[in-house]
Amino acid sequence: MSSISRRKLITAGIAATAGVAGVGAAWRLGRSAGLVPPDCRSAFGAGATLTYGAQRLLTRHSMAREFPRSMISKAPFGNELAPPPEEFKRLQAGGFADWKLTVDGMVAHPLTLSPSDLRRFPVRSQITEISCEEGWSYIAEWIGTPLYEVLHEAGVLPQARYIVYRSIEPFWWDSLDMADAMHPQTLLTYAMNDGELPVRFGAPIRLRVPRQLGYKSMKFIVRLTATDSMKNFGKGLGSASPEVGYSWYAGI
Ligand SMILES: Nc1nc2c(c(=O)[nH]1)N[C@H]1C(S)=C(S)[C@@H](COP(=O)(O)O)O[C@H]1N2
Ligand SMILES: [Mo]
Repeated sequence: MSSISRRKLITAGIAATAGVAGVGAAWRLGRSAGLVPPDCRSAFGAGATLTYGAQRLLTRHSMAREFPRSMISKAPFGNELAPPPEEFKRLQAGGFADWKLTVDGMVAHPLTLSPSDLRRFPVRSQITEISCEEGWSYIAEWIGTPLYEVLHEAGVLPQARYIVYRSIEPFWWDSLDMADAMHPQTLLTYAMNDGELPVRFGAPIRLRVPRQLGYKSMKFIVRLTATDSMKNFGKGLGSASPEVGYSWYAGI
């Protein structure tokens, strides 16, 4: 059977099974095809499994829309932030020179990178839209290095299935599957539009994930951990989001 017709079959199967036999059957079918998100057992798990499974089968390699420079928003909307932790203020006072991005977990060579180390990786930029689930969005240019460049340098092991990422803000941690972690538009950014990345937008390092909703584009990144299971992270649902009612997978 060609891979396309197999995909159609699995997609149709997951959808039909969910309709007829409910969540449990959809979950088992999705799991057998490797298409179950980590938060499948949470309150909205059935919907999340259908969305994630269908998107992974049909749009795994698709690109987020990129825009011409003329469409960059004049006044990008920076979402409100909680007061920064003391540690952040200390690092900011030193111009973020002592900021550390740790790369660990299932990697052959754990790394510790400063913002200037990150600038030595290949530079990519993209003009994409960021959309908050609360209904607003803006278009900006983000400049940085693809996440896959850093993962490649660290020698991420083939067993790894997720990249967990953490902000210096304690509540904020999340994860991507390898399809999004290795996607060419997933960038570790340090600049935006015509300048450095402003603190409001996540300086010194922000992960931009343009194929998903705004909350996956986390600010103030301090750690990346490769793992084959989400079991030992938080409540095991893949990120802090499902713990407060948002889906782990936020594809758009
Ligand atoms: N560390 C951190 N990252 C974060 C947030 C946050 O409060 N703290 N907010 C998220 C949410 S909900 C959205 S919609 C976007 C907002 O991005 P913006 O400020 O560039 O509009 O950042 C995401 N990343
Ligand atoms: Mo958001």
